[in-house]
Amino acid sequence: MNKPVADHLLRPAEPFADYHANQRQRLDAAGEGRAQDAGARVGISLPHESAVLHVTGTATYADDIPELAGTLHCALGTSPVAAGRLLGIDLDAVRAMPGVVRVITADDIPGVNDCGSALPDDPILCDGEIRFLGQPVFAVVARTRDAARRAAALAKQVLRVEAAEPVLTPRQAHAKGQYVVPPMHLLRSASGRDEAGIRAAIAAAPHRLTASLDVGGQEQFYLEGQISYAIPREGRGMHVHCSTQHPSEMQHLVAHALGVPSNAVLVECRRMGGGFGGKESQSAQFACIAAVAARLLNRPVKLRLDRDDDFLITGRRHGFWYEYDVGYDDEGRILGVTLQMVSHAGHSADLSAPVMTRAVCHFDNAYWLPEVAMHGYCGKTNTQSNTAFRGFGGPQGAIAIENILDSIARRLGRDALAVRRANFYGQHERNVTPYLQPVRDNIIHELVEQLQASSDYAARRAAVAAYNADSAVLKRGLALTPVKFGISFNVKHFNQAGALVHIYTDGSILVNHGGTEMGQGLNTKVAQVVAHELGVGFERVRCTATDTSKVANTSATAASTGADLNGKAAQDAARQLRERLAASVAARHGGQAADVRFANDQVHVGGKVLAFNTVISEAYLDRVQLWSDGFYATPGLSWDKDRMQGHPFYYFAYGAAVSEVVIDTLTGEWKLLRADILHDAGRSLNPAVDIGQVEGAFIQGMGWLTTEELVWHPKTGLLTTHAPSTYKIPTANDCPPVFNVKLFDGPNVEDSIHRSKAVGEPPLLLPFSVFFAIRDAISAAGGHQVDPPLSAPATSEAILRALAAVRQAA
Ligand code: MTE
Ligand code: LUZ
Ligand code: MOS
Repeated sequence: MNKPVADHLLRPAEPFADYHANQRQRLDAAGEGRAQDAGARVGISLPHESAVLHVTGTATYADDIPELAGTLHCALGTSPVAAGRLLGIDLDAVRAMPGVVRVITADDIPGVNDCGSALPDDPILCDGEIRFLGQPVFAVVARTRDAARRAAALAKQVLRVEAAEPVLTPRQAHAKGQYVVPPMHLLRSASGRDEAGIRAAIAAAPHRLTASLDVGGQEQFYLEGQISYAIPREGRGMHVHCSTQHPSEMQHLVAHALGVPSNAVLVECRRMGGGFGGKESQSAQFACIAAVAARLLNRPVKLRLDRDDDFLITGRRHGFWYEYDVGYDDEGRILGVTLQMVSHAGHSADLSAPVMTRAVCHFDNAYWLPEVAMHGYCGKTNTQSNTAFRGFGGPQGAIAIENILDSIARRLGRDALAVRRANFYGQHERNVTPYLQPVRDNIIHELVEQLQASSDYAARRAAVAAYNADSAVLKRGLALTPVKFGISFNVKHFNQAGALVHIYTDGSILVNHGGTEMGQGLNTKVAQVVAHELGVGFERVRCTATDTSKVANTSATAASTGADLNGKAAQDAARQLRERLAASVAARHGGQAADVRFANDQVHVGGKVLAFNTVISEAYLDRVQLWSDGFYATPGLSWDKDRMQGHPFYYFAYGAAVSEVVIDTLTGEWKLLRADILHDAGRSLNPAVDIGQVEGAFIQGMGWLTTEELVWHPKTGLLTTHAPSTYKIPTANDCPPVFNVKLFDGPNVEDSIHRSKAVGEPPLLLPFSVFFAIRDAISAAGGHQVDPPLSAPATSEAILRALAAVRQAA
C-alpha cells in the first residue's frame, strides 16, 4: 500500500535533465538587462575566489594549519545536570588519565572569567552556578585529542553537584518572569491610540483572530565545528587562529581572559567552514579556553569540539512562542494587532536582545499595520545560550504575521495571496513601519507580480484544487510568500568597516579588510570591487586572512552587511590609490589627472596607453605611496532603543517565493515539488554567488521549518537531538526537482556598493512558502474549513497531528 504512494512522491514534476538546463538559464537571466562595459569587474558571475581550493580539498581551515612542535590538545568536561551548584571536582582522577598534562578550572583563568558578547554574564568555565546540561566546567589539556577527550569524559564521575529543578521552556520562564534582558515594547497607532485603544479597535473590528503559535529553534550545523588554535608569543603575546565571524571581539575577550591589553592578542581567521551566525559570539568560549591553556602551559593548544559537544555547549536560533490578537475587515486587511513574543534565550543574554529587536522590527514583513502593540520577552532557561542564526530574529518576527495572514485568508475563504496583497505596504501612503522608518524603496508589488506570472500561480492554484478533489490520500498545497528584510546592524555603531589595499611593485594587489569569509563569497566580492576600481583583472587581486593586527576594531561579519561595509571600505582605499596614481601618471606623461582612465589592465593618459605594471613601477620610482587604508560608515542611521523607533536600516531587501508541496495524509511525509524564487539583490555584484546564497538560504530555512527539531528532555534538560542521527538537516535530495531561482533586476535606491543589496540572510525567509504550502495541503484534507494547528517545524508527526485536528473539526 505504501509503494504507489512513495513512487508518486518521488517522481519529479519535471525530469532532472531539465533542471540542469534550467540552472544554466537562470545564471544567464540573472546577468541580463544590464549593459556592462568589457572592463567591468562587478556585476559578473565570477566563480568563488576559493572554489578550486574548496573542491580540491586544499583550502586551509583552522584544523589544517600545520601544528607547531609541542602542540597540546584540549577537551571540555561538561555538566551532567541542567541546574544547581558545583560542590567540587575530583581533579586527581582526571589528572591520572593517560596523556593528561593539565586540568584547568575557573580558578586558573588569569584574567576575567567571562566571554559574554553583549553583557558580562557568560562564564568561560563554571563559576559555581550550574546553568545548563553541557556547560563547560573544566578543560583537560593532553598530548593528543583522543587522550583529552577520554579524560574529559570522566566529568560525570568527578563532578560533585547539587542539582536543582531546571527551567527548560520559554513558557516556564515567562510564567516565572525570568528574562535575560528587560522586556521590549513597541506601540504604534496611526490613529493616536494607546494600547487599551488598540485593543478596543481590535474588539470592534468586523472579524477577530486570537491564536498562538510555536516555532522551534535551529542548529547552525556549520560543517566545520567550533575551533581555536592558540599559540603563545613572546612577552605576553598570544596568537589565536580562530574559526570566527568576529575576530575583533575574540581579541577583546581573549585579552580580558588573559588579563593583557588588546595589543598583545592577535586573532586570525583565514576562512570558516560555515558560520551562519553560530560563530558571531560563541566562538569566544573556545578561543578563551585555548588561549588560557596556552598561556598557563606556554605551549600551543588546540581546541576543536566534537560535533555532539558543539550541539551540547553552544546555542542556536531562538525558538519563539507567540500569542496574538488581530482585528481585520472583510477584505482581510489587518486593522489592529497585539503580539506577545517570548524567545527561548537560554542561560545568558548573548545576542538575545538584538535578536528580539530584529524580530520586533520584522513582524511587519511587507505589510502595513496601522495599529500595533508588540511585547518581546527573552525567556531565561537552563539550556544553551541561544544566539545569532541567519536572519537574526527577522525570520522569527515575520513568520508570525505570515501565519496570521494565512489564517485570515482561510477564515474569509479567500486566496492567501489576495489577502497578503491587500495588506502590502503602499508606495506613498500606508508605508511607515511600526518603528517609524518609512519604506521608501517598496518594490514588493512589482516583484510579486513578476513572480506570480513566471510561476503560473493562478493556473497552478486551480490545478492544485482539481488534484485535491480527486485525491483522497495525497494532498497538494501551494503558497506564495513575500520578504522584506532590513539591512544594517540594529546596533548603530557596528555599521562601520575598514580595509587596507597594497599594490606591490610587480603590479599584484593584496587586500585586507575586516570581514570574514565563511563560504558566502565576501572575499570574491571585495576583490571584484578593488579590481573594478583600479581597472585591472580579478586574478591580480588576492584577499588575505582576516587579522586583527591589520584592520582594528572591526564588526562581526553579520547582519548580511559584509560586502556592503567592507566593499565600500575597500573601494575607498582603492579610490585613494587610483587618485594618487592618476596624479603621478599625469605628472610624468602630461595631461590632467582627472582624465586618466584605468581599464583592462591599462592606463589611458593624454592619448597614451600604458600597461598597469608600467604605471606601478614608475609610481614606485616617483616615491608614490602604493598602499592605502579605507573606511566606511553607513550614513543616516538612528535608533531610540527605549521607544523602539528610528531609522535602523539603510534600505530593505525584498524577495518572494512560490512553493508547491504534496503531503501523504497517512504518513505525514511530504515533498517539495517545485519552488520559484524571485529575489532582490539590487544590482548584484556577482549573480552566481548571489544565486548560490539564495538557494542555500532557501534550503536551510526549509530545514528549520520542516525537519530540524530540537528536543530537550523535559526533566533532565538534556538536548537529546545532538547529532545528525537525530537532528535532520536537509540534503541534496531535498532540493525540489524544479527550482527556478532568479534575481530581480533593479538597482538599490540607496548609494550602496555599486547599488547592490545584501543577500546573505534575507532569502532565509523565502521558505515560509514551503511551510504555508504544507499548511495549505493539510487544510485541503479538511476541505479548507478549519485552520490547521500547525507549529514549526512541520515534521511528519506535526503534520499528522494537524491533520487529525483538521479532520476532527471538519
Ligand atoms: N553563506 C555561507 N556559505 N556560509 C555561511 O556561514 N552565513 C550567512 C550568510 N551566508 C553564511 C552564508 C549569514 S548568517 C550572514 S550574516 C552572511 O552570510 C554574512 O556574510 P555577508 O554579510 O558577507 O553576506
Ligand atoms: N544586529 C543585527 C546585531 O541586526 N544583526 C547582527 O548580526 C547583530 N549582531 C550583533 C548585534 N546586533
Ligand atoms: Mo548572520 S546571523 O548575521 O551571522
